[in-house]
Amino acid sequence: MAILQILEFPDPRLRTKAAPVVEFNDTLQAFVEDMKTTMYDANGIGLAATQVNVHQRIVVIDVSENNDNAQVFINPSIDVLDELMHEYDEGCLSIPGFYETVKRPEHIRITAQDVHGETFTLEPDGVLAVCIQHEIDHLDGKLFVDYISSMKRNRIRKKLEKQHRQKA
Ligand code: GNR
Ligand code: NI
Repeated sequence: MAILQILEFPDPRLRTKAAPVVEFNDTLQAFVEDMKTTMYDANGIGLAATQVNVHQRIVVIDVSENNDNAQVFINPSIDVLDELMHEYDEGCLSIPGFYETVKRPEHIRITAQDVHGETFTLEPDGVLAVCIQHEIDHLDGKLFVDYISSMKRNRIRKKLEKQHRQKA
């Protein structure tokens, strides 16, 4: 089990569109375990493979109280069930230290495959509905800062670039 390095905004690799998973093998299972380890180590509630520079459609999420219920979503997609929208203060492990309010559909149906390739559907509510949409955005090269004003986004970009220069 390994802790993988998480890319940070504005790293251009975060803009890569991930490809569907076609092979459900031991390599995939081992990578999913590394993603869980990485998510828990970083105290996140979700992680998309894009964030660790693997451009395949793989997501792990754990919204449980005790961090003991990781859910795996391979090739996830959503259907929006009605017009209701919900605002939530979002953070991102790839944009550490910044939080912004994002409005997304509240009622969705998730269709995804598990680590063995079995298809399942889920009608989540609350934070899982928010998180899966945030993670699918990552797989499409999109970040929560794309929903806010370019002025705010540029301010965040400059602060993170400065931090990255100071670390280097
Ligand atoms: O840990 C995370 N918290 C979070 C809070 C509100 C909305 C979305 C998230 S996901 C984030 C982890 C992450 O960056 N996943 O891509
Ligand atoms: Ni994120």
